[in-house]
Amino acid sequence: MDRMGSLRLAHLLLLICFITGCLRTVSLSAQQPHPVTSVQDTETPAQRDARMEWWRAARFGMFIHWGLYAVPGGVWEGKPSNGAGEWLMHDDKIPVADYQKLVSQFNPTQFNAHDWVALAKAAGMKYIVITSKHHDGFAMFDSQFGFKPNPFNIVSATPFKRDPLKELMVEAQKQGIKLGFYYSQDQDWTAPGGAAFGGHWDKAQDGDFANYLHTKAIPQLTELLTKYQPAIIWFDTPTADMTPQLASEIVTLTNKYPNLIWNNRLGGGYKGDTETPEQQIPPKGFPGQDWETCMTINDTWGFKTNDTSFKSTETLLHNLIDIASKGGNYLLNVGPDAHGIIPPDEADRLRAIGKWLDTNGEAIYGSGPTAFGDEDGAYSTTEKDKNGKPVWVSQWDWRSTTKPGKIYIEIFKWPNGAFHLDKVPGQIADAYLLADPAHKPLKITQKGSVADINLPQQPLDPLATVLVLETSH
Ligand code: H79
Repeated sequence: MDRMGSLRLAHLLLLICFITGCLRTVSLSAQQPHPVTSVQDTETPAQRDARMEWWRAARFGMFIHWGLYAVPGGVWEGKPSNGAGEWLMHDDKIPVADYQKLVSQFNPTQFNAHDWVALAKAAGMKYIVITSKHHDGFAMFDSQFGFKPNPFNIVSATPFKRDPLKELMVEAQKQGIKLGFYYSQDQDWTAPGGAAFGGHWDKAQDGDFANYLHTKAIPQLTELLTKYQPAIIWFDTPTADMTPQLASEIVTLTNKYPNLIWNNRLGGGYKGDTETPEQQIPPKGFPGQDWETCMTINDTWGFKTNDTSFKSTETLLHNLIDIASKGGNYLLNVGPDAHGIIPPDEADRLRAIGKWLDTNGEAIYGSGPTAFGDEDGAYSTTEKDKNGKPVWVSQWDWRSTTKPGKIYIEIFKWPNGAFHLDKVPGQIADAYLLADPAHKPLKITQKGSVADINLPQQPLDPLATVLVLETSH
């Protein structure tokens, strides 16, 4: 756990809240079939494989949380908040009209779509998911809908007047990277009728949820899907308001885009395409399912001036490898500031990961999960959590990924002399280090499933050195 950065109380609360929200919707819908069948319900396994192919091979994506909340940056009336930057309005119970006034200060003139996309590419990321509208209801694109009588989007309401999502769409196409949109379909703290965890705090928020969906969320999702051709829609925080019937209206829309990938957070009992553990890596992943861990680099999603608890490059890279070894994707977040700058502490770490991937990407992209399975840790035989369940104790010596005929061992803790394996599937025909341009063969001693591979004294990369085993049966 400590390797993933401190799992703060707020994160825990966040998780519990999210799970309860989901459970309520799931139990509602368990009694009845979907009012509208989704693509996932009707496609064949082969069609699903084709639809998910690029996503499965991608392994690494960039999450971008950028919105009006970047202006206060986690500080309201001089008081820094403890929560995530994008939750400031909720945490401080800021009245709608006061929050709306931030628009006049939002002028991110240093935003450069080319540079953001180039950074994602330099990091070795294969897709970008950016907030098109977070819970605060502010749209980061040119929209005709929402917040009557005043428009509440970056083009109509700010001095900036530009459409960053359109600019990113153009750049993503140019530089060959997939682009997806996060859209908060359920919580909306500035639209009448939009949901708010824990309830509304301003009369301006009151209204009918179905009406909010019909006048804002569905029209805006339609705008996004028709004008920006996103590869992904990333829903979030479903509540009990999202009945199967209402969710099915959104599914009717997404069904029109048969290549679209969307996650398991729509609500209304729809499973979507992907499991989405947040701020954590499940010990064994989700075997046989598509899944993606989303995680912050520091402790916040949306920019916060005071949050400097950045995870180390080593931790972030080990997380990526850990996730790949369990068959998942890593959606790693950056929180650009109100000028449009991705914090250098975040960008630096991404570039360092990209440098490692330049050499070692073969072991990550398009790889399958581990050939082993015990190397990531074990449940403690003595320690129990507060629910009486054994505590998971992670091991961070090495991980494994696979491709047909190849086993990759990503070594974090360099052993003395030889790398030992005692459950090798098949016969090792060749062994070498991926970062060695000559792929010089390493001495193999194998007896049955037990093998030792002689290693040089020093790792080729202190972050992780990849040992490749070519196997035959
Ligand atoms: O977009 C990011 C988060 O803002 C969003 N999901 C990621 C991708 C997310 N937000 N909240 N949640 C998920 C769950 C919310 C938790 C809460 Fe709370 C716990 C709301 C009330 C208690 C956090 C802690 C906010 C206020 C206190």
